[in-house]
Amino acid sequence: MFTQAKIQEFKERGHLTLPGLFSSSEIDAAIQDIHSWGNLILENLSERDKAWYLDRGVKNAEVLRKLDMPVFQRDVFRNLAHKKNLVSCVEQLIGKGVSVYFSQIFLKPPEGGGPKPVHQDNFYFGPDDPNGMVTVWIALDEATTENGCLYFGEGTQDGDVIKHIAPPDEPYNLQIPPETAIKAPMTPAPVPRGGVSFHHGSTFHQSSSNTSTKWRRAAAFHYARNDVRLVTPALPYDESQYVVVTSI
Ligand SMILES: O=C(O)CCC(=O)C(=O)O
Repeated sequence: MFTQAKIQEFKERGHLTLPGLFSSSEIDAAIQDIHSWGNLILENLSERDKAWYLDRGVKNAEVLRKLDMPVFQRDVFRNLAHKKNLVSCVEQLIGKGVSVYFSQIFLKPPEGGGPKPVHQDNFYFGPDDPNGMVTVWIALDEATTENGCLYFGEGTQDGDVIKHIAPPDEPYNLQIPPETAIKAPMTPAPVPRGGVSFHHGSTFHQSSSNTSTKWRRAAAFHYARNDVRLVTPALPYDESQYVVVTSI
């Protein structure tokens, strides 16, 4: 559970870090599951999907950069999303009765794992209540400035959701236009393995390339209060794949 001071910090900064939420064995099981699931996905990836799912920063090898919907598709991740201590924290931030509307694994391989440009999750999801969604980002490896931790534009959660643009060859890689993004100073948010970074759906955030010799793997669960509707989604989200975590 968060103290009132922590909740206030989330309101002011648009993100919060909580170390030690998951045990080493929970993280080991998650990584093992990523290996088996990832290998299956890699074997069956179409040429069209390779452009989006393979890491472009890694030369001469096909390495996945992301996997979609772990909470819907995999028991290990569904169990993590239901963890009592985590759900209590989520409900303190967005209210009671929550679901995971979307989830992703971000795999940033050593020596090359590519960056994620500045964006707001609320542009992707287009919720009718900008305060009704929170992203839970679980560090499966220690996340540092060297291996590509998240950076946040503190206070940007109180501003507008900006219209994003995408490079012509990467239509899903939506991002805030550089001339706007550059105005927000970005603060690094290192997270120890098993810790969680929570961010408001409107907070500007990005991650840099992995220049280290270590992996930077993370699971992002996008929780919404159950009454929230995605009214202007930038990409298609499938309601039949929402995972209800608590009802009231
Ligand atoms: O892990 C990353 O590099 C990007 C994560 C992200 O953008 C998110 O969780 O919303």
